[in-house]
Amino acid sequence: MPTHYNPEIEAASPEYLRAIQSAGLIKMVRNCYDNVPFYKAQFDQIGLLPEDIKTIDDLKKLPFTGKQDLRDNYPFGLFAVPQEDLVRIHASSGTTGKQTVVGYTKEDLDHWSEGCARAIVAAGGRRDDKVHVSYGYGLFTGGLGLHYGAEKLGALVIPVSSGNTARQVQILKDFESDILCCTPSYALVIGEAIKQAGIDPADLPLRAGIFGAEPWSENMRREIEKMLNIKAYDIYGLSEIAGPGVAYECEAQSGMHVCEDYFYPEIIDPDTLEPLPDGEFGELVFTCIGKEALPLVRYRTRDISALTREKCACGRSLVKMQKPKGRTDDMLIIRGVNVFPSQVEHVILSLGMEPNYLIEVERADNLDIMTVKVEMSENLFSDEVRRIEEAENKIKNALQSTLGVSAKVRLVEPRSLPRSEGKAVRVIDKRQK
Ligand code: DLL
Repeated sequence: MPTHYNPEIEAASPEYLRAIQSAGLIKMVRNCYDNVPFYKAQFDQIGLLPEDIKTIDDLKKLPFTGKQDLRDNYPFGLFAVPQEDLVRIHASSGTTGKQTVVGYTKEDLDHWSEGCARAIVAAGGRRDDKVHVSYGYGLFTGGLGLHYGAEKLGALVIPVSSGNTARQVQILKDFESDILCCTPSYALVIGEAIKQAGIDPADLPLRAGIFGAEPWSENMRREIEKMLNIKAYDIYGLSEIAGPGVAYECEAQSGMHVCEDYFYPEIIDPDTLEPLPDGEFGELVFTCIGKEALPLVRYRTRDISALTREKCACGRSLVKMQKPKGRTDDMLIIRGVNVFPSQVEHVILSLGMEPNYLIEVERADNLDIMTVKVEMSENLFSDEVRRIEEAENKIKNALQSTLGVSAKVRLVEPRSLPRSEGKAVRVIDKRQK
């Protein structure tokens, strides 16, 4: 049974990969210079000509692109092809500002689908599997991304989209889905619904899940694996670069292999903008060396990750990115201390608490106050008040020692916190920005 979708690339030698990357960068810079006035102006400003780019090492000569550049050129200003060559657009939800629009040619869709097909195979998926897609369909890239990846592999797609959880459970059971694709937070909701329906997950054929679109900790992985009786794999991507499948996990479950033949990754120090060595955490940056419609140059993702190149047990040679810790813009500053929501998740789950939590931040008398609400299990809920207080104190102490800042902890009734069908909202920050 093949374990790689495209072994020629996924297990390529570094020299072969470099040759592909250099050729891709040269073609891309020419495309940007000739067809995107924004990039022509940027290159002119630093006196850079397309012929100055000879190998992938010349990447560092190029300027960075940020989310604001996409917004300033809203909706189609950074596209490098005429509209008749586009076959699809997607858009980000725009919760943190104006939405950003991304476009694809037929070839772009083909490459993106291949990234998702690689991800499905890396998670143990095969042509004879049924792939249950519960990411949202529509302008969000999750649903259609995995959908076309599964089709490219030749698997049978079940395009459920997100929501209507009782129906999801029925389909998992009746259609005998083998692989579930959704956000990790929605996987938890589906897991709860399976339990409530009195179904033993061991009786379902489901073997694996491909979960991403939001940060999730190793403890969350174990929780989901236990709850659904499956192996849970991480998948990373962002609409600006393509969508899901920019990077994906293999059976080693120790970081995600980046499709570096299409999307060239770098890690930079977000303050100095200098590239950081392998293994160091910093801001992840991508250059779309294999894209026609929206060829972004050194796009700053704001995600915090690290790149590692050790030999992987799966035989893939593609560089791995570590699970993103979070985004620079999601990082909370509590009384001067940096806190990522994923650290809070790690602490709560390592104490064996339920995986449903919410972080609320407010400011009183010029002081930041962080309250972490955690749902109780049914058992703890029916226990003595003293036990509940003990559990609260245990979480409070663990948070203090891990984060280096104190938090209030409130254990709340089972099923009282909001559930998510897509990306979970884990933080409510009521401070005035
Ligand atoms: O979330 C694409 C996607 C869909 C990825 C389905 C994986 C699965 P956007 O809506 O543009 O695209 O959001 C991109 O989500 O910059 C990260 O901050 C976050 N993100 C995506 N995957 C992961 C992951 C899709 N595996 C933003 N771990 C990115 C942590 C992730 N964060």
